[in-house]
Parts: sequence; C-alpha cells; structure tokens
Amino acid sequence: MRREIEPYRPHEIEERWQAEWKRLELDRAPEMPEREKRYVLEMFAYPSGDIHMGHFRNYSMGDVVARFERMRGYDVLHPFGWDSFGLPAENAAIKHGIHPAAWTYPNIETSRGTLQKMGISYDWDREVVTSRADYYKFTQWMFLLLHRRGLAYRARAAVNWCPVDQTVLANEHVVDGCCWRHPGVPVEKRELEQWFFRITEYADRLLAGLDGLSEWPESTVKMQRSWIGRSEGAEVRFGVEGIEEAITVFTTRPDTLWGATFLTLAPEHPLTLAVTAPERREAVEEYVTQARRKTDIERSDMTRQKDGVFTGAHARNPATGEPVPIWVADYVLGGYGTGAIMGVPAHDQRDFEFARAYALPIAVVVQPEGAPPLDPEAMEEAFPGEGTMVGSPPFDGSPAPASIPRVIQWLEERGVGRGKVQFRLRDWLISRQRYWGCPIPMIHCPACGIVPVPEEQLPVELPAHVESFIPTGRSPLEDVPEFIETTCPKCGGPARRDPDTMDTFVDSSWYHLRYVDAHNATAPFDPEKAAAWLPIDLYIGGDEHATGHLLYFRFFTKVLHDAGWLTVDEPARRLVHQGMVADSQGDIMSKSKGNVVSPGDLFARDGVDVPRLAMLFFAPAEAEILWNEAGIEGVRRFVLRLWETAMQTIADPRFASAGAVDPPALSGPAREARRLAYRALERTTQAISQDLAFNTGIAAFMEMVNALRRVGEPAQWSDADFPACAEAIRITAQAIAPLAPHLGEELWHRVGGKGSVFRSGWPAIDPEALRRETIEVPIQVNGKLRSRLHVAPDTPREELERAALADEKVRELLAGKIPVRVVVVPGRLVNVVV
Ligand code: ANZ
Ligand code: ZN
Repeated sequence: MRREIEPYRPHEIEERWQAEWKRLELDRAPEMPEREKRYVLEMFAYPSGDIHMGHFRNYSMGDVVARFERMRGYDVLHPFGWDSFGLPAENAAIKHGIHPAAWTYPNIETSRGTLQKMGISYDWDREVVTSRADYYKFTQWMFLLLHRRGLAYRARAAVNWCPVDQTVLANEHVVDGCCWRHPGVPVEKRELEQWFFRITEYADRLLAGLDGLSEWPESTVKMQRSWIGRSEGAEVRFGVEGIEEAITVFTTRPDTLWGATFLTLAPEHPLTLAVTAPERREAVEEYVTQARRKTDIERSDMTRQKDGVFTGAHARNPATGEPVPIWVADYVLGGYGTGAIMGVPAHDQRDFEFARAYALPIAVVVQPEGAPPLDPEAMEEAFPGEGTMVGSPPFDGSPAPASIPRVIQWLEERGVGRGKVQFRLRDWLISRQRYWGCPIPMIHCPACGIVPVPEEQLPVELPAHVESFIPTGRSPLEDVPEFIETTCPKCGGPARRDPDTMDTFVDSSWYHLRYVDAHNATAPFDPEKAAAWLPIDLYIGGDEHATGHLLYFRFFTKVLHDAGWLTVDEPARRLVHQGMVADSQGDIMSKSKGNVVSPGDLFARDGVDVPRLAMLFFAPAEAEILWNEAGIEGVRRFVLRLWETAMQTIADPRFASAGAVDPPALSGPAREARRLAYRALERTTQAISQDLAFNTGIAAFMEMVNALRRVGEPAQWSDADFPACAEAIRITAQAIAPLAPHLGEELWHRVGGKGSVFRSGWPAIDPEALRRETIEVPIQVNGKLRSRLHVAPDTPREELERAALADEKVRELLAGKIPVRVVVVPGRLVNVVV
C-alpha cells in the first residue's frame, strides 16, 4: 500500500527557515572568535542592477563552505558588502539622467533582497557600503596613513585624453589608439598632476610573499610575478656630444655593451628633443606626436614593424669609445627602465629588426659555443643565447651571460654604470577627475603647500549635489564652492580642497578589514579583532582581478602590517577563482548577448535549492558551467526522489522506534545503500574542505538515493534493513545541508533533529560502513596455498586472474616465469600452474 506523501514545497520551506535562521542569528559572527575561526569571503559586488548568475555561483560556493564550517564547530565570519563608488554607477547614472546615488542605493536594496531570498548566510550586521561616509571616512584615513608613510605622492603623469569628450580615459577605454566611444578619434596624452601610491616600494616584498601563497591558483601567482616583473641588470651611462647630460639605459645584458651600435630613446624621453639636431627636429616632433596615440600594448607588440627616426645626434659607447647614433622609436616604452635602451642588434631580436630596417651596423660580441662564428651580414635573426664574449677586449674569451657580474663591477669601477634591479610594476595612479568616488583628504594652501586634512576632520564628505557630473577632464567637485573652498589646517588661511576622488580600487583594498569591526566609528578596525579574524581562510572571486585588486589588497595588508595595525602581512590564505557561467551553447552569459538567465526567475519556479544544487553539480568550482535545462531537470528529479523517499521513511510506523543498525544482518542492497550514504558524506567533506569539487559530493548523494530505491519501496524494507536505510536518510539531511540549506534543514527536522541542522555538528564517518563488501579468494601456485585475494563477490574471471598474477607473493614465486595455465573458479579459487 502506498501512502499519500506530502509534496516538496520549496518556497514554503525557504520562507519558514529563513525567518527562523534570522531569529536564531545563525549567520552572526561573534565579535571575537571564541573557538577556532574561519573567515570565508567572496568578493563584494558592484551594485549594478540585480544579482546575476555569476554572483549566484560565487556566493553559493562561499555559502557552502561557510555553512559547513559552522557545522564543524568553527566560529565563522562570512560577510558581504557593496563596492558602490565608481564609474559603472556614474556612467549608468549619466545614461539614465539621474544621480549616481539614486541609481546605486535602490540597486543595493534590490540585490540585497535577492541575496537574502537566496538564503546566503551572510552576517548582514557587518555589511559595508563603500560610498557611505561611515566607510569612506576610513578610506580617507588609509590615504592619510599612506601619505604619512611617504607612500602617497603627487606627480605629473601622462594620461589618456579623449579630445571629443574632453575627458581622461582609463587604459581599458583606449581601443586601437582611439577612444572606445569615438572610433577614429585618436586618444591624446595629457600631462596632469596626479596622486600616486608608491606600490613599487613594496615590489620586492609583494614578489617574495608570493612564494608563501601555496593555496593560491598557480596562474594568478604567475601573473602577479610577471606583473611585478623583476629584472636584474645594469644601468649604463652614454655621454652625448654637445649636451651636458648623459643618457642612461637599462639593460639586462650589460655583457653585450661592446655590441651596442646605437641608442634608442622612447618618444617621451625627456632628452628626446634636447638632443635632436635642428634639421631633424620636424621629423622627430612628427614622430613623437604619432607615438602619443598608441597604447603601450600596441607599442610592445613583437610582430609589429619597428619604426623610428634618427635624431641626428650621437652618443659615445663607454666601453668601445665609438660614437653611436641616437634614434627615437616607440618600441621603447617611456615608463619602463630609463626610457632609453642601447641597441645590440646582434643579440636582441627587436634591435636586430630595427637595425636591418635602417641599415645600422651589427656587431657580434657573443659567439655560440661549438658552432660556426656568426657573420653579421648573413644573420637572419639575433643570437640571444649563451656563448663566448668576443670583440669585448677586457672580457674576450669569458662566458656570456655568466660574466655579467664581472662586467658590472668593471662598469662601476669606471663610473659609467651600476648594477640595477628593475621592476615592471609602476606606482599606482589613484586620482580620478570624477564625482562618484571618495574625496582625497588633502588641502592645497597657497602659503603652506599641500596639507593633509587632520584626522579628526574626517570624513571629507562628498557633496550630495553637483551641477553636472558629466566628465570634462577636470573634477566636477572643482565647481562646488562649498566643497572646494576651505581653510588651511596649518595656517588658517583660505585654501582649496583637492578636487579629485580616489580610484575605486582603493575602496576595495581594505574592505575585508572593515568587516571585522564594521561599526567602529573611531578607527577603521580594532587591531585585536583583525588579529583574531585574519587572514581570510578562503577568498572566492574572479580571476580578472589577478593583477589589480588582488595585488592592491596585498599591498595594503603589508603597509598596515608595517604600521602596526595588522599581525598578518598577507590577506588571504587560500584563493579560488570561480569559473564562468555560460549558456548551454557555451557562450558566457551577458546582457549584450541577450542570453542571461535571471536567478530571480529560477527561484520563482524551483525555489533556491534546486538551482543551487544544479549550479554546484554542473562543474567543479573553477571550471566553466554550461547552464542548461536538462541539467536542472536531472537535479530536480533527484531532489524529488530524495524528498519522497525521506517522507515515506518517516511515515513508516517503524521509523520512530528504529533501533541500531546491525551490519551483518543487512541485505546486499541495503548494505550498499548504507555504504553510499557514508561515501556521499565522505566525498562532501572532502569536496568542501579540499577541492571544492561539490559536484562529486552531489553525484554521490544521487547514487545513494538510487541505491536506497533498489532496496525497495520504504514500506517493503525488511525490519533488518530499515534502520540502515533510515540512517542513510538521517546522514543525508545533515550532509546535504551546506549544499542545499533549506532542504537539509527541513529534512533534519522531519527526521527528528533538534535545533538547527547548522548547529547539529558534522556527522562522523563510519569507516566500517564505507568498506565495500569483499570475499576472500585463495590463490594457489601448483596447488599449494600461497596467498589470498580480497575482492568483491562478483569479481569476473579475467579480473581474478589479473589480480592473482599481480599478487606480490605469486610474482616472487614465478620469478619472471610464464605460467602454463591459470585455473579460475570465480568466487572460490585461483590456481596458477607453472
Ligand atoms: C641591451 C640588450 C641586449 C637587451 C640583449 C636585451 C638583450 P626585461 O627583461 O623586460 O627587463 N629595454 C629596456 N628598457 C626598455 C624600455 N623602456 N622599452 C623597451 N625595451 C626596453 O628586458 C630588459 C631589456 O629590454 C633591456 O636589455 C633592453 O634591451 C630592453 F642582447 O639591453 B636589453
Ligand atoms: Zn596654509
């Protein structure tokens, strides 16, 4: 007889438990952890519209881990916030003709609502909103700290400038040398006074710290390493005829100095025009103007034809004493090294191509070992390899590049060069001439110069109203007299505030610290709380931040460490990049492609747990997901089957009085179902604590439910099997709870659990139950018992033969001899005849 069972009603279940969790303050982290702590963090969000599938995936993953860690008895900090200043908000506001705040805050409301509906277990009491004065007061505090420590400074810098919009552009907004909004209109470079953070001061430590980040994706560590880009080499000075100053080049191959047959300056090198001969001036100026329009990426493209112009001037090679022509070429970048290079065409491919293009001399100074000598006339490419130094008098016969240290010493003794470590990393330009950002807490006084705003005057509030925030290349704040006009904190005279706002990546460089003490009104955070909660144990977010945010927040951590605010000097122990969410065709979901699935629609149909399980089931954390209906359908069927089986089990009169499991009394299928329940538990434990391959855990639950059904309808389970099957349901209720929280909680209460499942502990694995049932099969050699196999009862003939011959004892006895015959009686015996 089949009983009517209650249907699965996800919406009702979710609403009920979410209210109860709130009442229990399940998601609240204590001020200070009392037990061992776990800090689980997902990158916070730009409040652009509503939560999308990428968010859903990222936050669900973090939530699984946070809930699991709570169940295991840790004090868990799992907070959330909004990266709400910045260009996306401003651009959207311009587009819709509203104030950025009027766009931002309703979006936060909507998105928070969706996250709460999603049941993500955030401690909302610690929410941070970077555009709120209670937060950015301390972003300004951070700026002042950096300034005090000599890490914030002002300098002129060349920025991208769109002549149509009259605005500064980010590098990302320059496409093929033109403004992204105005194809065909070349971007210009403008010199502006800007604020910088001296991140280069930390280049060495940011690099060294990477060695300790063993739980970060290797690819990200590699990207940071090459972004920081440490190069060892030398600076060499070349005197210039007719001018006082020398041209200094940076080279990683000072051992090839004797082969330097020309110098090349970057177009923006300060000496470019100074050295240029009058008759070459026009050509050089024309070239410099052209070069301004290109991005560094275009300029360093190896495949591009290398062009340049001769300045008409010469320098003297300090090693050979020979004059060398000075050229200008845009393959030399102004922002790297010294912005000038020595051209060694025989040993550097770019220089080789350049020399061939302009018929410049090529001098071989390194000969390859055991190969015919290089002939400059016949060479088809540069020889950058190892060899013996030639044509380099004091060093002829020495190995190259192994002699570099000796060459550097030689240069230093003669005062024409020195060893130099060069980093690719540039200082971080943080000022923006935009409205919707954190005001820079600096004051410009005609008498005292640049004066920091005293800490007790923070926050410098962003005026709520500006005439227009449409970018014009100068900050809109300049036109707000109530903001801009102030008094100098030093002399009390009239002064002006700095009109610029900070890059939003400054806001996000320390938000993870604010969470530990989100309501602190007098300090960004209490160092004791930070010491207790940091580092982040698991950080989940996109890999697009590899050389941006993920470098900046390491930098801030080190600065705060040095200033005595943090005990750690790396922010996150473990980093995971969640994979993308694509549609069923494999196209990444995006508004412009029109292939987005809205999480809200999914929840309306299936509730949260089914799409959440599907999301986790589709692929391991770091792989891309192909979101598809068939997959959701499979997960939905599994959930319904589990629900139905659980309800039938509970409805059985034997359920309430079910005794302990008696393993030897179990039928084969029941023993297998029990084993699979423990395997699902084991796999889920591993997945969450190690590889985040949640999909394997969910697959194990699916197998387990199928195995339970193979034991029969619950009403038909034998009295011996019943306790084992009921136990499988009970384990599932707990072990599936991190993955499908509402379902888990509901099942937990239905099977008689007390209190929230998230406070019920994590079920222990019974290794005995995990063991697959095996039988013993004796192995004979020439009829004599020699060893035993432990295999599944239904192991086929071939498998038994293979296993017997692979047996160590048997192999010893055979000593390489090939058996005449192998007799196999499945389930009984193997006899090897030699
Ligand atoms: C002479 C030479 C000879 C070089 C040779 C290489 C091989 P990394 O490893 O990237 O640091 N270089 C220096 N400054 C540059 C700039 N601003 N723009 C473009 N190229 C620049 O590479 C350093 C090498 O890149 C330097 O060593 C210099 O070329 C070039 F057989 O100097 B070399
Ligand atoms: Zn003053």
